[in-house]
Amino acid sequence: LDIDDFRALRAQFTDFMLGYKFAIDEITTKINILREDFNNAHEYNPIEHINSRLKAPESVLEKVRRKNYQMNLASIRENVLDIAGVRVICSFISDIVKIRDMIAGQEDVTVLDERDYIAHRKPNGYRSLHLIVSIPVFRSDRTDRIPVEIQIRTIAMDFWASLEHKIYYKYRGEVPPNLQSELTEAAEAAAALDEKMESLHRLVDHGKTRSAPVADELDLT
Ligand code: 0O2
Repeated sequence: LDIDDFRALRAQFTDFMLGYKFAIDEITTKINILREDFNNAHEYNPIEHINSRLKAPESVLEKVRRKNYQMNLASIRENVLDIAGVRVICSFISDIVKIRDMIAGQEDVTVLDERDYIAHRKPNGYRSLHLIVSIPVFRSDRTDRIPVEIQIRTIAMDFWASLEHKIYYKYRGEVPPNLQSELTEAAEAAAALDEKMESLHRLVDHGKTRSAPVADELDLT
């Protein structure tokens, strides 16, 4: 590999990664539009906030090695589907499916895979809805279909997952069993909080259509 080959490879890889950055921009715009439009139509905002991240090149290559994928751009495009990641944080569990349907229903969006870790939580207690979609990205000389992983979760699910992620990395994947079971307990508490918030939310929503003041009904005073 001489210096010119190296430069050419680097340019190809930069161009490849740029496609994922554009895909994040596209999906983020779609979600921001849904947020504003939904708010305008229903006077209610189902989205708390949106985060995104582009997987670091080292993590992409590490995943290719770990999973034994072929080390070329076509194979990476086909197999590593979480290079572009967007996370949507909602207030209530019922918002998650609303967001999912509004994204999945768009004409230029293809759902490649879906994992419902809310209906089927992971053994450690992890909950989230994962959607792998592909969208067209219009480049100066071509159109590419780029995969994006969208994670949709509530504030409570996100709160738990961020702490769990920190602990997992701190112990390099070897979380002591007592801490692991405390974490699973915390996940159950988060799930119970989500249920409680959902039922309060329904009560308030229901209350809106009645003449009785909601505050009396809920004793929020
Ligand atoms: P980061 O830093 O968020 O990018 P794989 O991607 O092959 O390892 P798989 O089965 O293809 O795993 O994907 P999975 O498990 O459906 O989703 C992977 C992503 O979901 C993770 O990305 C996390 O963001 C999140 N996730 C999945 N399980 C857990 C969990 O138990 N705890 C937490 N905190 N997050 C989880 P990365 O690449 O691991 O991390």
